[in-house]
Amino acid sequence: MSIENVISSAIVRTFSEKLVSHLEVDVAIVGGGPSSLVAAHDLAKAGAKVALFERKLAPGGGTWGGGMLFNEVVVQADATDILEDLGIRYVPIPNAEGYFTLDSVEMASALIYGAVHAGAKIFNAMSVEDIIFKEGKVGGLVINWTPVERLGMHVDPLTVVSKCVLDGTGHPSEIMNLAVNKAQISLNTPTGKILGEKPMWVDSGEASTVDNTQEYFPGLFACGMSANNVMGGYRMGPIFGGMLKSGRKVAGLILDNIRQ
Ligand code: 48F
Repeated sequence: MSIENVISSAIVRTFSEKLVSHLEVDVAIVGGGPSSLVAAHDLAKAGAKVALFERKLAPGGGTWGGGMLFNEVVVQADATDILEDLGIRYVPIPNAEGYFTLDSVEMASALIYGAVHAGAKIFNAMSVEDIIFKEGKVGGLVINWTPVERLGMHVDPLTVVSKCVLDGTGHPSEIMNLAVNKAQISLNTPTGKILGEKPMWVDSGEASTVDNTQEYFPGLFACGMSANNVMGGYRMGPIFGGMLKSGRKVAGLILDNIRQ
C-alpha cells in the first residue's frame, strides 16, 4: 500500500470508528466553551460516555480572546481548585484579594486537553441543528457538518442518541431555544420560556450562572451563559470562575441523573 493510501485510510477508518462508537452516549454536550469543557472533563473522569459537538474548528468558546482580545482572564479563589485539577497556572492580582489572572490561551488549551484526556470525545466543526424529541422526552441530538450549515447545503443530518443533553452553547442557548420553539417544551423557569440575559452586573452574574445551572426539562440541562440566559441572569464579561463552577456543578447533576 502506498504511504498516501496508508495516511488517508487510517484517518478515515479511525475517525469513522470514533464517530460510530459515539452515536449512542450517556451525555451529548453541545458547545465547547469553558463551562461545558469542565463538565466533559468531570463526566468522563467519573466514567460517563461523553461526546461534545463544537461548531467551530477550535473548541474553547469565548475563552481564547480574554477581554477585548487582551488574552488574559480573571478567576476567583473559589474556582482555583478546578484550575489546579486541570494544571492551569494563575497569578494573584495585587490589592484584590481572592482574584487571579491567567493566560486565556493556556486556559482554553488546558480545558480542551483535560476533557479529551479524561475520555470525552470532541467532534469539532460539527453543528447541532436539532434535538431528538420522542414520546415527550429529549433523546439526543441532530448533527451536521458546520460547512454544510454555513453554505446552506441541502444535506440531511445524522443523529446521536443520549441519556442526557447539555446545552453549553453560551449566550444564545441554542438547544433551549429549539426545545421551547420546536418541541414546545415548557422549561423549568417561572414562565416555561427563556427569560433572556440581562446587562452586565459582574458579581450577580457570577453567582447566578452557578445557581441557574440545572436540569430544565427531564434529560435536558444547561450550563454557563446558556443557563444564565435561560433564567434571566446578568452578564459578567471576562471573569470565568462562575463558568468553571457551572461546569463542575452540571457534571454532578448529570451523574446523579444517569446513575438513578
Ligand atoms: O460561549 P461559550 O464560551 O460558552 P460558556 O461556557 O462560556 C461563556 C464565556 O465564554 C463568556 C462569558 C464568561 O464571562 O460570558 O462568553 O457559556 O462557548 C459556547 C460554544 O458553543 C458553540 C460555540 O461555537 C461556542 O464555541 N456552539 C453554539 N451553538 C452551537 C455550538 C451548536 N448549535 N452546535 C455546536 N456548537
